Amino acid sequence: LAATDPHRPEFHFVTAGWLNDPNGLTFHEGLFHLFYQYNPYAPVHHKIHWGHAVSSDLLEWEELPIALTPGTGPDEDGCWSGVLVHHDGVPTIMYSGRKGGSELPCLAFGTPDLTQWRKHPDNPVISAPPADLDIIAFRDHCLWQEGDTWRQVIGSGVRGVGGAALLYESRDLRSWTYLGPLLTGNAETNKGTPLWTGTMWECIDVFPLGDAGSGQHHIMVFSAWDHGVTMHTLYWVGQMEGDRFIPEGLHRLDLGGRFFYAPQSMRDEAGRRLMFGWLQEGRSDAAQIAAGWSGVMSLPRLVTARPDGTLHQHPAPEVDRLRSRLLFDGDGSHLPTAELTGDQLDVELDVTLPPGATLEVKVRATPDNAEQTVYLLEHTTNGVRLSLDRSTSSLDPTVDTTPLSGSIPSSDGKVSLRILVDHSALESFANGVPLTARAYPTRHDALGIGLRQSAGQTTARVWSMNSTSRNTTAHTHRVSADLPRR
Ligand code: DQQ
Repeated sequence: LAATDPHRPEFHFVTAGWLNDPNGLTFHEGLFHLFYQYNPYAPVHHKIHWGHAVSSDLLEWEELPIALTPGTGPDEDGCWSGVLVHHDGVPTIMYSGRKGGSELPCLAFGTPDLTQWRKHPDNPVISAPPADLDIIAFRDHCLWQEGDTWRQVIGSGVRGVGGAALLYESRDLRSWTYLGPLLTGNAETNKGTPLWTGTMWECIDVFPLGDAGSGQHHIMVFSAWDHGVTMHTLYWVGQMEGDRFIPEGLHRLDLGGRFFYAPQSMRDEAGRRLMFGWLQEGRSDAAQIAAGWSGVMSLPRLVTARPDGTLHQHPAPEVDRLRSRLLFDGDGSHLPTAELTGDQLDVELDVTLPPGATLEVKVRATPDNAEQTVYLLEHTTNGVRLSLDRSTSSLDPTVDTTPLSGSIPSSDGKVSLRILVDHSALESFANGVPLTARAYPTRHDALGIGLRQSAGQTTARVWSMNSTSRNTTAHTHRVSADLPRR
């Protein structure tokens, strides 16, 4: 299976079956814990479990036994997204139990090593959404502590209004008081644009960011959803004032839209804000079923605040350790396109782009360019834009080719652009703004990279990237003897 699957990433976390949102991100006793929305039986979103993996370095993940399995109670149709907190020393998962087409908050209590989970007998802990709201959904959880009090935000949408973050309060995680909406969106604003906040907010993640002295902001990340038709991830920058979030600005989290979805973040021991997201597939259901797997977990991202409160995102420095050989280091105009190939690459570019100039970077390109995936940086009168042209990414007409683009902060035309290629998973970062996507070239020689710049100059460094050992092992297990690896 895997050997003939050139789309399967080798240094991103993937699993057999279906994977979507990251859940319960925790650093605990020397290990990072990554739980995720998981269907172990088939690569389809159905009867979702919580998968579980641990890592000491954010790169090598070891899969542990399933943490949560749909039961016979309020989660009989799935254990949907949530978080892990410690309350009175007890590891506790708050998740959305799904039954009969709707979701309610449920708890599970864990062993100290976080591997075995017992569901609370009195689930669900909130029996219904607030009665005074005409709600279209009620799920996903973000919890934090203020003194002795737990605060929780549940994602929602109010019919005729828009997305909503509903605020609750509790002392013991078991009995909750509704305080009102922390923030509500307006589904009539920005319709049809990448800043549309949708009709419902999934996977809300609220956290303080920045230096408490020199201007701390609160960030509210959410996945704007409209019945599965529109999906993209946005964030508010604002201030928390009592029971209200006062928004100051709305921004795109990732120019790839749905290809970096339902992210969750955590603080590690060093105080870093790390974020993971789900890289959805851009290929047909049939292709996913044939592959036997669906969904890629993003690389860990380090999230920091710019002085204006907007986010700067970059791969966590740990990712650099996956670099294997430095294939090129020098003036980008001398990039030896014919020899430089790979489907596991780290491309780092320091770009100077004068007004009016463009830079094209192609990856996963065949020698005849019949297949190629092309990043374009443009310095226009409106500033610098990054776009990704996937119209010729694949000769397979069934894959997604939606163009992706957006603006990049750069006052002087200088852009630091990093492109990580891992088979079908493409993560790029331009001055701290990510653009995540998937691409599925069909030809085995779609390995080329190339650079073309109209004016200005670029310094380039290109590395080949190692596979993580787990992925390699998974390969060996799944490869039958007569299918040598390419
Ligand atoms: N995925 C989960 C939901 C969440 C959605 C279900 C976001 O809890 O709202 O698998 O991708």
